[in-house]
This record gives sequence, structure tokens and C-alpha cells, in this order.
Amino acid sequence: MKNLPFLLIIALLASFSCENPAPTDLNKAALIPFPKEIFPTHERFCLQNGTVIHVQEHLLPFAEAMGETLAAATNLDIVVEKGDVTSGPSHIYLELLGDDMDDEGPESYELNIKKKKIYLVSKSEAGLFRGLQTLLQLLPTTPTEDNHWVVASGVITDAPQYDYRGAMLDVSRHFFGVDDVKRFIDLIALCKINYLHLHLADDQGWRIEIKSWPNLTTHGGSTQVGGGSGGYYTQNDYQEIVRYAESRYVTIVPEIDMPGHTNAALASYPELNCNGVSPELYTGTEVGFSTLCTSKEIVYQFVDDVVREIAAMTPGPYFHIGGDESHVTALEDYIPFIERVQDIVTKYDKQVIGWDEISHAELREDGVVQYWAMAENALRGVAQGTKVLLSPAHKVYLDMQYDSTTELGLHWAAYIELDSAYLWSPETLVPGIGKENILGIESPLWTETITNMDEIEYMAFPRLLAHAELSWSPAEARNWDHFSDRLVRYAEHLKQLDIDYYASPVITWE
Ligand code: TNX
Repeated sequence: MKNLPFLLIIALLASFSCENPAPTDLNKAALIPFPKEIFPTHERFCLQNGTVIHVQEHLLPFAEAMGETLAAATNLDIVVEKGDVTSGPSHIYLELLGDDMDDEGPESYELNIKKKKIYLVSKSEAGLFRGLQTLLQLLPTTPTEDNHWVVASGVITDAPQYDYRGAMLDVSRHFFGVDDVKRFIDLIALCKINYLHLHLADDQGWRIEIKSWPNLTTHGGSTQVGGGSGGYYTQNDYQEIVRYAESRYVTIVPEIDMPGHTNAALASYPELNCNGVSPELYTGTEVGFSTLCTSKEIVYQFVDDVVREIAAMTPGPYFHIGGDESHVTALEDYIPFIERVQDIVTKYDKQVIGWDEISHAELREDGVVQYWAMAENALRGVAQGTKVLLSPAHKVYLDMQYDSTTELGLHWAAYIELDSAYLWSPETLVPGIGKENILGIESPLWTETITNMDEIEYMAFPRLLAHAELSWSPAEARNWDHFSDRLVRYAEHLKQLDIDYYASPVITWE
């Protein structure tokens, strides 16, 4: 009996050690979005000081970045080495496979976790990066006493349902600086979101420097909703955002909303107005009152310059032309305007995305109609052969209030509680729009009422996790109770990441 305390200590130490055979269950992992397949093997891998990430030479930069990410999450010393390394207490091996491995897309990956070694393989660095997000979610939030970060073993085979998984940030109604945008990119990347749409111009502010039309920012960027100084990105700032996004395998989609939502531009250049007179800057929240003068040739020179300068800084395939709520542009002016702008965007080698109203115009088949309000508009796009990007306001608008007690946000489309954000299916949302017509899902965050990063996080989380699961995970893998259960446990990570999320009452938080 007097050995009991000693035995207890031994037993406790053993239960925390990597050598301990006690099973750990990969099925219990708090993964969001949930992966396609999980095969648990009931052992454990320990990330620890000296764990070596080893790769072939061409993957060294990726491995260095991954090592830094894992080190930042754990405070461990992670070593990166070239080639087949056998020293070190445990290993992570990364590999890029040829394109012929199977018919899954470039972001598919396999994460094979064994006792001493993790194999992460994909066809692309983007796929390795998605797999890294899975590994980060598998890590506990605290290590064992001997500083081991224990991960349950098994094989995860994963691939996204949709190629476009997006979030939108409105930096026009309120301006958000480069650091805020970088933080937002970090947060969406955790959800395996791969497109960030920046709403760069609206009535209240023009936020991107255009060298050939400098007043757009010096004047048009000088205020925001409620007054105050506004702000804008220099072209260097924008390129810094693009590069930062690229390092997270996120593609930037720039939007210049036109012909409506243009008061900031109209206020900066009188010649863009039909009457040749600039209106005052606007700091309210009405919509639908402004329009470029679609009958003036100078307007198309303006659009050409803007698209040319932005397209030149944008490596992604898309240019978003807005096109929504042009209530003071007659339809017979609106249609040829959109078609001419489409030609300009095409000339600069980009594909058009526009809000669903653009389907009134004759669109190219590589165009994308972003469904936000009118199903008939989306269907008109499909009839023309375009893809649809799903942003149904009553399900995915992140500026919609959670319920009637939410202090921030609006509720014109709906109150969107977390369960409502989750419980719908992209493939059955609009009869006549099936999986083959859908490019993906995007969650827009309009910022009429949103002024800082904490508020962005509060409106985006946890709903963005729900949307990410809808666009990443196969329908069979989606289940509300299971999602809730995973979210309760993932909340430990949200706290650790200092994400100011909404503690929805539909979840039984521990
Ligand atoms: C509608 S969505 C708008 C935006 C507003 C938003 C507020 C869309 C294409 N237009 O201009 O900011 O509602 O929820």
C-alpha cells in the first residue's frame, strides 16, 4: 500500500506520455469543416521539441512556413530539413504528388498520422496548406506535462466540394486597414476558405489608389459611414494584401461596384455625372441613389483605367463589377453598360463576377452571377451558361443580426441564428440550380454598422465555420448535432486565437 502514491505518479506520467497505448480516437476530433473520410487507428503522435519536418528541396519554403505556424501554435522548436531524415523524436513528411493520382482536385490532400510520423501529401501546395489547417485543428490547446502535443492517429482523406469558398469584406462603408485585412485572411484561412472578395468602392468611400484618377482616393476615400476620416489602400498596400493572401493560399477578388453605388467616384470627378456636377461625399446608409453616366464616353475611359490598374495588381482570375441596386439607372442603359464593362474586364484577362442583377445583360459563359437576392436573376445566368456563386442574403450575409437582441448589424433579409446559417443545402436552395451550376458559396460582411475587428469577428464567427462546412464538406458528412458538438470543442481554439465569437444560445457550450 505504501507504494500507491508512487504507482499513481507512474500511471499518471504514463498516461501523458507518447508511449502510452491508451487509445485516442480521431473520430472525436473537433474538425470544421468536417473532412471527407476519417479512418482512426487509435494510437497517438506527439509533436514535441525537435520534431522534424522534412521535404524535398522544392518544398523547403513551404516547410519553413509550416514549421513557423506549428511553432507559433505550440511554442515548440520545430526543425525543418531537406531529404529523408531519420533523426529527431518524430517526423512530418510533406510530398507533392503528380496530377494523375486520382480525379480529385488540386486542394485534395491526405493526412496520415502514425505513431512516429505524419505524412501529408497533396497535388498542390494549396492542398498541403488545407491539410495543415486540419493538423492545427487536431492539436490540443495545451500540451502534456512533458510538453508533448498529442494528436490521435489515423488517416484523413479530404477534398472540397466546391472550388470557390469565399468571404467578402466591405471596406467601403467603414475602412479597415491592411493589418485588419491580414487578420481577416488568417481567420478565413483557418476555415479552408480560399477567396477573399474586397468590396473596394461604394457610395461612402473609394478605397483603392488609381494612379490615373488620383482624386478617387484623396477625395473619394476621405470619409465613411457616420463621417470620420475613412482611408484607402495605396497600390503598395493592395499588393501587400494580395501577397499575404497568397501565402495563405487565398485569392483576392477586387470589386468596383458600378454603375450604382458610385457616389464616392461621382463626388471625386464631376465629368462622371450626367449633369457634370459632383455631389457631396456621402456618409449615410441609403442605397440605390447613385449612377455613373452610362451615356458618356469618358465613363468608359474611367472604367478602363480602373480595371487596367487593378487587374495588373491582381493575380487571381476574377474581377467583380458589382452591378447591384442600380435603381436610378434605366434598364435600357444598364444592360449595354454591363456588356461594355464585361468587354473591358475580358480585355484585361479577367473573368467577370457580378451581383445577380447583371444577368439582365448578355453574359459570357465564363462569367459568374453572384446570387444574393433574386432567384430569377440567378436562373437567367444559368440559362446563359454562367456559374452561380451562392450568397443568399437570408443564409450567409454576415451583417445580418443573429436575433432581435443583436446590437450590431441589420435584419432586412433575416435574423440568422447559427443553426439557420448551417441548416440549408447549396444544391437544393434554388430549384433549377444544381451542383454543376454552382461555383461555390461566399459569405459577405457588409459594414454599415461594423467599425472594428472585434465586431467583424463577432459577426463572422461562428457562422463562417457553418458556411465553410457547407462549401467544403460532402452532404453526407454534414449534420447539425455533430457540428454543434465539434464547435463546442473547437471553441477552445477560437478562444486561444483570441477570436471574439458570438456564443450562440443554440449551442450548449461547456
Ligand atoms: C444589400 S448585397 C447590398 C449592400 C448592402 C447590404 C446590407 C448587395 C449586392 N447590396 O449594398 O450593404 O445589402 O446588408
